[in-house]
Amino acid sequence: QHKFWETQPVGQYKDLGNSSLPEGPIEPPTPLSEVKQEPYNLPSQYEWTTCDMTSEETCNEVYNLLKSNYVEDDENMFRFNYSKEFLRWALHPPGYYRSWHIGVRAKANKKLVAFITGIPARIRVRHEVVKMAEVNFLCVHKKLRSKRLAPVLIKEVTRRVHVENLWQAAYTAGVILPTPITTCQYWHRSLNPKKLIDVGFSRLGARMTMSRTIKLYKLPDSTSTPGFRKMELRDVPAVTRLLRNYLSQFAVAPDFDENDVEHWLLPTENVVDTFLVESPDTHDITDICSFYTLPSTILGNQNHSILKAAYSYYNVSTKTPLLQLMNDALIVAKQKDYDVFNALDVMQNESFLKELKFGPGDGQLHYYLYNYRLREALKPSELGLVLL
Ligand code: MYA
Ligand code: JJ1
Repeated sequence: QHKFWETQPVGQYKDLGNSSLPEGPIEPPTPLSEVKQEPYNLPSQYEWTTCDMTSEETCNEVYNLLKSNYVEDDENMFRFNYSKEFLRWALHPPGYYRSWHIGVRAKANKKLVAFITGIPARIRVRHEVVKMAEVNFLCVHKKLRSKRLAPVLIKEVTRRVHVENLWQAAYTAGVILPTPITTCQYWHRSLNPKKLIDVGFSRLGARMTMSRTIKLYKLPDSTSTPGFRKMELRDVPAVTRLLRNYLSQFAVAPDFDENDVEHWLLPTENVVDTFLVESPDTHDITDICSFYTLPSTILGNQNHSILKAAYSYYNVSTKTPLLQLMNDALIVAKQKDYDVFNALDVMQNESFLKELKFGPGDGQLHYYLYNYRLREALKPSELGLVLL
C-alpha cells in the first residue's frame, strides 16, 4: 500500500510484466504555463528555503542535518557522514540549479529540519539520451518522521524540475518502492579487518583467528601495473573517450561529455580519486579506475567514531585486466588509510568481486526512474550508472 507513490508517474506493480505498455515517458510534458508557480503547502510551523551550498554557513547546516539524520544500516550501527567538500561537489555539476537544493526550516527558530536535492544529468536509456534530474539527499529530521513530509519534499523538487522543463528523474533508495529498474547488492572488501571486526562492521569467520584474518586481507605495499598514475586535467579528453565508449554497452548509463568528466572524475582530495594506466611506450590511456569517499559515523563504539569507506565509481579496462586494475585500486585505498572498499554488482563488477575477496553485505540498493517506463527490470550488470 503506497498512498503517495500510487499517484505518481512511476512503474506500478500492477503493470509489471505487461509487455503491451511502451518503453519511454509515462506521461507527456505539460505546457510550462501550466506548471504550478508557487511552492506546495507545508504544515504551518515550517517554511521552504533554497540552500546556497556555496555558503559556508548553509553547507554546515546541511552537513549537520545529514550527519545526525541521514541513512543508517538496518541495525542502526552506522550512519552515512558525507563531508562538506563532498556535498559541495555532488551538488555543483555543470549546469546545476540552485533552486533544486531545497530545505525546510522550522519558522520558530529557523532550524533546518528537512532537505532534498536534484542535479541535472543526461541519462541514456537504451538508444535515447534523456535529460533528467538525479534526486538525492532526501532527509527528514528524526523527530519529524512519519508525518508525510517526504511526499511534500518530493512533490516540491518535482515542481522545481518541471519549472526547468525537465520531466524525468533517476534516484536510488535502500527501501523498495514502486518499482525498481534493478536491485543491486553491496559488496565489501576489508582493508582494515581488525577495526571492522572491533566496530561490528564484519565478524570473524568460522574457524578464523584475528591473525589469519589480517593475513587473508593483506595487500602488496605498491601497485603492480606499469604506468598506473593519478588522473590529471590533461587526461580529460582521453578519459572521456574511454568512458563514453565503455558505457555505451549498458542499457542505462550517464551520457558524459568532457565537462562532466572534468567535474565527476578529476581527483578532488577526500572526495573522488581517479587513477589511470598510461601505456609506458605509446602514452595511450588504456584503463581507468575511480572511487569516491563516503565515511560513516560509527554509532556507540568506545574506540572508533569514523569508518573510512571508498566506494567503487567508474572503472574501464581495455588493456589491463579489470581484476588487476581493481587490485591496484584496493592497494591505493589501503595506502590512503581507508578501512573498507565497497562496490555494487553493477557493470562488470561481478568479474572481480569474489576473486578480490569482497563479500556480500546486508544492504541492497534499488534504482528507480521517474516518469520513464522500462518494459522489464534490468540485471545489475546491465546498469552503467552510479549515484552518490
Ligand atoms: S534515498 C535516501 C533517503 N533518506 C534516508 O533514508 C534518510 C533517513 N530517512 C529519512 O530521512 C526519512 O525516513 C525519509 C522518509 C525522508 C526517507 N524515497 O514523510 P513520511 C515514502 C522515496 O511519512 P518519513 C534518496 O535520497 C514512503 O514510501 N520515497 O516518511 C532518494 C511513503 O510513501 P507511500 C520514500 O520516514 C530519494 C512516504 O514516503 C522514501 O518521515 C528519492 C512516507 O513519508 C525514499 N527513500 O520520511 C525521492 N522513504 O505511502 C523520490 C520513504 O506512497 C524522487 N518514502 O509508500 C522522485 C523524483 C522526483 C523528481 C521528478 C522530476 C520530474
Ligand atoms: O554497510 C552495510 N553493511 C555492512 C555493515 C552491517 C552492520 C550490521 N547491519 C555489512 N558488513 C559485512 C561486511 C563483510 C566484510 C567481509 C566479507 C563479508 C562482508 O554488510 C550496508 C551495505 O551492505 N549498508 C547499509 O545498509 C547502508 C544503507 C544502504 C542503502 C543506501 C541508500 C542510499 C541512499 C540513496 O542515495
